[in-house]
Amino acid sequence: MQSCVTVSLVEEARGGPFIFWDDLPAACRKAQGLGYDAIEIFAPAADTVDPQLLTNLLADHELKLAAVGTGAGWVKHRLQLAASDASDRAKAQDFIKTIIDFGGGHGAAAIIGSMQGSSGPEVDSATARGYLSDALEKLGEYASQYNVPLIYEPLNRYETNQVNTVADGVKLLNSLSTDNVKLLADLFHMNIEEQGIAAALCVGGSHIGHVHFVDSNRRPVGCGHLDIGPIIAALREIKYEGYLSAEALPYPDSDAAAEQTIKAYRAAIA
Ligand code: LER
Ligand code: MN
Repeated sequence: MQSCVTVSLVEEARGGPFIFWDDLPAACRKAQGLGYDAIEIFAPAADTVDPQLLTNLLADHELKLAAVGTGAGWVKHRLQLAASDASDRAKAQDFIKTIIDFGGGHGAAAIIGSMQGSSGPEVDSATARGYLSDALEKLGEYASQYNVPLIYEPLNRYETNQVNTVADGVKLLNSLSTDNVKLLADLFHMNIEEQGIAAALCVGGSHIGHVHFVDSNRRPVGCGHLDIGPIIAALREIKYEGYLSAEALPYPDSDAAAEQTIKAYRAAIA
């Protein structure tokens, strides 16, 4: 399991659970300084970061790009995959494709979190689930051209009513014909929704493709009440070899949060 730290470049996400903000070169310097293996980028659009500049930054700082978020489609443009209007759903898929292209060029998978949307007065739950499945089929296949999966993230009940648990995520993935969609296990969402986090990770098994490494209160691991030992044991049991990516609030500030997370990662992995 490798370490990763998040960098947000999205102004509208201010206050959200990202460790570093605004300055990608500075974030890369700090990530390298602390010994992180990779970064995860949350960008406003696919063309925000020049691909050659990113290639150079990653190479110069001996970092990999672990994943890229698609949530700017929601927080900036109010696009979502379960929208009632067909052209809005198409716009949401098109936005995600551009982010898949951006990440894919650097060997990184795109994450569908808030873009999954929710059912509501205009779209009943079965229909919303259908729209989501249809999008995951298409976008999962689209991502395969880059030899990366599409990462789908169950969220807690206050952020979506589509899929809240790993077990439901597994059911959704098993209902698809593509096998190129993996689950993101975000320990913050799981702390709210799962009966037991370690047991849920075992249910996820080989479907788990990415982990958001964060404590119960969304602060860096070690600042809340998660018992991280059994969680790491479960990830070892399912032979998870991906990233533990710090998607946490910059508490008490970005530098201290990055430092706390890498310490917690090293203690957990040791
Ligand atoms: C949102 O709560 C989250 O966890 C992100 O990773 C997805 O947009
Ligand atoms: Mn997350």
